[in-house]
Amino acid sequence: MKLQEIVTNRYNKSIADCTNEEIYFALLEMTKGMAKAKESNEGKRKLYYISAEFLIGKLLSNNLINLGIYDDVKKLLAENGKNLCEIEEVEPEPSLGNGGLGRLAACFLDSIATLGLNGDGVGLNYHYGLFKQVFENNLQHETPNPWIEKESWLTKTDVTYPIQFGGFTLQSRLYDIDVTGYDNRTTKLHLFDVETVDEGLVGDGIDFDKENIAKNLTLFLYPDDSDDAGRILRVYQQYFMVSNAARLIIDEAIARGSNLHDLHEYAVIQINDTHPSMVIPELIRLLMERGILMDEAIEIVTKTCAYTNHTILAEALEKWPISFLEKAVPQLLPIIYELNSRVAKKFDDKSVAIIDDENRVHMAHMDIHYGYSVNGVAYLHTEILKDTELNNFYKIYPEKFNNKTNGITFRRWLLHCNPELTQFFESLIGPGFKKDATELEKLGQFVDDEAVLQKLLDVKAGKKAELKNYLAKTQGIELDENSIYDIQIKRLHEYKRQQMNALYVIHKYFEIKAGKKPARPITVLFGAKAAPAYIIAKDIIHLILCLQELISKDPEVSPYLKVVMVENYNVTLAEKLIPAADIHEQISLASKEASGTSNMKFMLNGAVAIGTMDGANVEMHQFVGDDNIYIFGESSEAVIEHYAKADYVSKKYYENDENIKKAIDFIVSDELMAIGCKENLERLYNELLNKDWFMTLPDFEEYVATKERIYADYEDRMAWAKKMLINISKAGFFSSDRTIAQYNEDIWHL
Ligand code: 26Q
Repeated sequence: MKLQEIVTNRYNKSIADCTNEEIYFALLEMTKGMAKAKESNEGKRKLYYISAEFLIGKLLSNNLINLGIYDDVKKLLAENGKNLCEIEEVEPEPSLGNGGLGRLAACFLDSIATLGLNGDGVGLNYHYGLFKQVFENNLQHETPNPWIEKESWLTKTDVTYPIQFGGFTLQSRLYDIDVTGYDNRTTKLHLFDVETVDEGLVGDGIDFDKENIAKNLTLFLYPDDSDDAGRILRVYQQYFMVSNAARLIIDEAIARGSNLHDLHEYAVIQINDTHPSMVIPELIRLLMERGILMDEAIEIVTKTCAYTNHTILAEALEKWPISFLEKAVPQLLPIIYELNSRVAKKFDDKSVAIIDDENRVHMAHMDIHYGYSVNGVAYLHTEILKDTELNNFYKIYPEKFNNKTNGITFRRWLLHCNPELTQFFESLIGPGFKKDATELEKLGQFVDDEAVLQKLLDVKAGKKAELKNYLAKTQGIELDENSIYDIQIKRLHEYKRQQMNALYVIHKYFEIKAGKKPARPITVLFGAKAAPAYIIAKDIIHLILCLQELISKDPEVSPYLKVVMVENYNVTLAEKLIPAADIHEQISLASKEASGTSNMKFMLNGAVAIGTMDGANVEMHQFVGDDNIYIFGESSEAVIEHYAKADYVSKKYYENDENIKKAIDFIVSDELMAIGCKENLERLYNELLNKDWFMTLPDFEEYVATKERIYADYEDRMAWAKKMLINISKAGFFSSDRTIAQYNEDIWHL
């Protein structure tokens, strides 16, 4: 262990005399050095996973685990009176992602390194990343979230490219973060930055001059897109990301012996949603600049690029107005026009065109025509893409479509966040599950072993107490550790239906007021950020925060029911919340959640799901069976039919169901209006009553009944522990090692 040496060099004192901060920076130096030593670039063919988001979370502990030195470091520090958990707190969390898609990319990098595959991530080095969420007066406010310190996981490289935009050129600079594999090689996360970026541009909150591209390009992830300046900035960001990526890919391929005519033998590009889609025309353009004729350039690129779809929400499928591209990246337009006209010549079907009648470029359409693989992220999602959303494409290219059900890295989501459970499993089935997640199946032999079940409950109780302490210390929140922790954490979106959970809270509040007390106190925990311009999402946060205040101040209700919305939900908080959960909410409107990945993390940590037949819940249900997951709600088929027929009228449910009417009316009741803002509450009330686009009301009665059932079942503690164990024992499939092995087998062929 070189830690003492580094500490002496840096501070000329002993570990015991260092502050936590000093030790953190010494560990950072040590870990970076060890990670670097495991770098390798073997293999002719290399994967480039291009993504606008990499929600990597804090890296120190994860790297120590993957390098196999976590226990030794912990021990050494303890011997010197230091606590590794406290040192972890010093590390800022990089906020380079919004949610699922970005966290998936981070899990994938971990698995790529762990499986020893030749592949790197490529993205942008946002200085403030996603905003920091602050609650004031029960409303979400956004503040900048600087995370890059003088010393950080970033390593400045010599790689720099001139990136040309309409009317000006910016010089890029590549920064790398080492990604350690578990007991294997190190790969890289390549983050491009612009040399002229200026953090001083940010004024109050997260406002800044959106026109000053040279200074603002890499300040924020997805800046507010409520106006055109913000939307065009996103185009600049995306082009900057992919032009740099394409140049890097070409340079590296040439260095490994490619003559560019054979680029597809040296490189495969996975396009993570449509945000990097401009890599297709850009790579064609760069190949042509290097003397390759267009026909061949298109063919090479088509053999190199593969596209992953993460959403079927029409509004999230990117369509860029030609006028934006004309302004930001005019050099791409001749290529895009050509790609479009080739499609138009071949297919007399406007629904598969790249450029539509309103002069917008459909990025996903470009990916499908000019990539060789299209994948969804869970079985149901891929089926819906094939049968409905992308059916016209599926009919043309059935061979391109495939499913890759998402996964999570067990290093972060079990070994790191739940060492107690990890140790317990190791004592039961040995350490094999750490490398081969399917070995968790072996836990199945203990489902009737009362001592094992009791220990499982004890570990859960310990994690619940830990969360209680953490939230008390960091957010001033008081939890009752003997209550049921019922948790919903994910980006705030109407389709994810946090509003349904909130309506349930209102329903329960009424019951308790009427004297019907639950068998055990219930704590409903939320964590969610809303996009700054997403008005209704912010109204839902407002409702939840108002309920939190109302109930906490009501002595009749508060002993039995508590609502908590944690502030600034992020990866670090997820790592504390997930191990402590009894129940997790996966209640999206069926057909809308492509996969979900927190569902997998909760399952692995022994929480039981209440959920709809949506996304990966469908596969979870298949693995654990009816007794171990609480399924409710309309099927995706029924939902898709409602949309097709446009026959859903929320008001009918409101008028015909007393419970629904009471819960919805309460949003604008005197009690809540006294706490909250009339404008927000009324807007949400009207939205649910007159629109409810994501059909909360039809599922509400069954949701309530299912919640009652799950809470009642919780009281048979041994039966519950058995459900927990079965969930864990079936979680192996959801390891991202499995997902990545499948990507490699079917798509990448590294
Ligand atoms: C699109 C256009 C304009 C502006 C922004 C966007 C945009 C930004 C972010 C579109 C989508 C995203 C993020 C999507 C996302 O996180 N999707 C989630 O991906 C997970 C990993 O596959 C799935 O598990 C989730 O179901 C899916 O919601």
